Amino acid sequence: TPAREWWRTAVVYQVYPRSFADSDGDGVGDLRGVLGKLDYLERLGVDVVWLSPIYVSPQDDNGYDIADYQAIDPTFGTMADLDELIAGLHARGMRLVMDLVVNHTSDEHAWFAESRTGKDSPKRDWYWWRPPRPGRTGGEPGAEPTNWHSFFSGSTWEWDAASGEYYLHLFSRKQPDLNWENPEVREAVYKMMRWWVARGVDGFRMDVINLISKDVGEDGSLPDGAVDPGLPAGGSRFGDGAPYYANGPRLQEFLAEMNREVLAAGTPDGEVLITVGEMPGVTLELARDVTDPAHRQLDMVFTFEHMGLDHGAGGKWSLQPLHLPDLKANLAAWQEGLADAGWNSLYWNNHDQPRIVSRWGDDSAEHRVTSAKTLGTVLHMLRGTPYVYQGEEIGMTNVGWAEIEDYRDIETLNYYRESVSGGASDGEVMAGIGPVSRDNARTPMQWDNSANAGFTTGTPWLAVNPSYVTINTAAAVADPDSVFHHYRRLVELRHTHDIVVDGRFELLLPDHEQVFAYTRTTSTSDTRVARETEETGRAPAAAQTLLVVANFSSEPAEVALPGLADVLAGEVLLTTHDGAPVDGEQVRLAPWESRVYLA
Ligand code: TEU
Repeated sequence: TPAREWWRTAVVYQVYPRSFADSDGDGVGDLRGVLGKLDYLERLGVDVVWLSPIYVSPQDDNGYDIADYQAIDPTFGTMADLDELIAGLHARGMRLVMDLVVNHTSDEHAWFAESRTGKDSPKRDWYWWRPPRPGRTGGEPGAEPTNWHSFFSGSTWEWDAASGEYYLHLFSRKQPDLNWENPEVREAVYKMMRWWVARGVDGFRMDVINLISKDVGEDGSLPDGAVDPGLPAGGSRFGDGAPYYANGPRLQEFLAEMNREVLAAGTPDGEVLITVGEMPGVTLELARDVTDPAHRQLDMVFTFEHMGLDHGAGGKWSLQPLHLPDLKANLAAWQEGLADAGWNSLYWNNHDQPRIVSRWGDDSAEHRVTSAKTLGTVLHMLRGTPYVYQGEEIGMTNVGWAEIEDYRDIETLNYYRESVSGGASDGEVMAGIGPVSRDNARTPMQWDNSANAGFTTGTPWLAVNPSYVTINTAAAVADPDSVFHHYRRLVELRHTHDIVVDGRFELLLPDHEQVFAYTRTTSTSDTRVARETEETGRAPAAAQTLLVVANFSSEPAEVALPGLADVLAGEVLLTTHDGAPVDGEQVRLAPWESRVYLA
């Protein structure tokens, strides 16, 4: 038996291929672009690359609308390029995780094309087709089968005049939801997954996988959602369908089936796969159930709870300042809640989130580097599998354009249209979009200070962030004090120190408004460690304490850490500043200073 599953000691790097590196000058990143950066990724030390979708797609949602699961979109390259990427990663001891988007397909997928031919189509039931509301005429506002509001604005139902029915799309109208109630759909998905595993991929990141089971009545009905009276005009006729489409009744049954049918077999080389389920609205309790190894479903899930802590009354479009104690309490709850069964994923960033250094750090010239490092430290010393999103490792910032014309993201554009047509002013709406639009994460990767940040020789599909002149990988790799080298050390600590992987988490100073501090401990009497030791035959881990103390603010801070004088006198594994003023239990920290101690 392996000592522990390899993914428990791994760090994952997310590549959003459209924005990573363009090899052919068409302005869109591609697989050969990724291939050209493997040495860079190896230098950072990450174990896994998660590749956002590169399958054939009309690109309505940048590839999260898939028209053929088993072919590469020519925008990104060829299947031969992908095979080369798998081989190139494996040759470097790295692995590849593919994005699995099976809550929905593109409306241009052959399955949907067949499904929409009419009510008698053998694939009609592969999607969610429903007649208009009784007594209403199809296509008129309010006639939709339910009042659900789409993630991308408007109704979740699209009228199909030809067949006289609506189809469900939780995201864009070009992303019809698959009907997982139908066993043929599930078998088709599993077959496709087995094909990718046979090809050499090492795991899957599963897009909105907790939306696959809908709360459908025996008569096929789907309930209306509650209408929020606080919603802005334009959104107000819609209700919240999430209670009926998220975390549905058959979710765990489907995941367990997928595990049996695909995942349990592992790779052709006999290695375990890595699986992470993206789950907006997942509760801690559900995450524990899904990731408890005894349940054989998924290895870990992406929670959204911490990402929602700065959402205001208008949700993600009205960001508020973060109250640090809320973040500490939330992360601590997940650390403790998944300590004995289950496993955490750890992330600040991905292609849907604004840049963390601009969001919860301080992206001013004075504090950008240290705040980016400290955010990295606080996340990476937690228990779980850390995910680094491209550009995070050099402290890339939000672009926050003021004009809607600069944006390309469908969620942003649809929200703008819906809000303005509902009576909101351009200024108000743009004030919401600037700090949070997904395009903040999608501006091209900044490689150097040449034209277009070295991303492309052509015209980039989305403008580069002008910050590339100073913030770029060439500068960061050359500077030993850069965010890049700090992230490289964080990755290395996970590989060299078992305590980072296994140590028990304890939050310190829960109410402190500036300082984020916690310990990770191992002890020989810890039954979990003892059990693992027995299983693995390795010597018992000595009792150790790892201490993270981080100033999460742009002001100096001073705290006392009772009982930790010995640890504060111990080895400093990593720090953001020279010198470490400590007096017994008393710690003084410069703005955004953080330290990791081991004793
Ligand atoms: O995202 C799902 C999701 O719930 C959100 O992050 C969503 O994109 C939006 O920001 C909510 O306000 C996944 C993918 O990561 C995203 O890129 C896709 O657009 C979406 O699913 C549909 O496939």
